[in-house]
Amino acid sequence: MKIYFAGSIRGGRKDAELYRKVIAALKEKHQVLTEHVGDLSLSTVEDKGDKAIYEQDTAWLRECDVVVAECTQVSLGVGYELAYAEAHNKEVHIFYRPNETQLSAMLSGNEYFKIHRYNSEDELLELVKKCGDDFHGYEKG
Ligand code: 6IA
Repeated sequence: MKIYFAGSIRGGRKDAELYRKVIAALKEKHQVLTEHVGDLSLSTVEDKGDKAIYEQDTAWLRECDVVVAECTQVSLGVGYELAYAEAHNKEVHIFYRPNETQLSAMLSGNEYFKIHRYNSEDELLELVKKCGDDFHGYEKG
């Protein structure tokens, strides 16, 4: 399966190391299109051309089979990507730590999304692997 991993960039990089570990776990069985999200050296201020980023990311969202998002660190970009994924009929899994953030009602209130709560890194990686064994993707949209 082709996986689009979404995680906060300009929304804040405090979970970047965790994203890197989730991506590594997903890569054991799948192809991850967005490995840069877990790149600890990724600059959030340098101008690499936002139009090019938007065009590449939306193309990958259309191409992927499954979207996996870590949503503890609130990010407008990730929220946009989740709505885009739903509009294109992609299977979407959202992970977050409920004792650190209140997930937006626009996500928790939408039954389309498969939402997974976790507390520790070990629990997250185990959950991700378990979900990853069962990805099936939806019809390409
Ligand atoms: O609003 P945010 O920046 O937190 O949005 C994060 C989401 O948008 C991620 O899931 C990425 O897929 C996407 N995204 C945001 N910035 C980038 C980027 N360059 N490259 C690829 N995808 C991105 C970041 C460097 C740039 C700020 C100079």
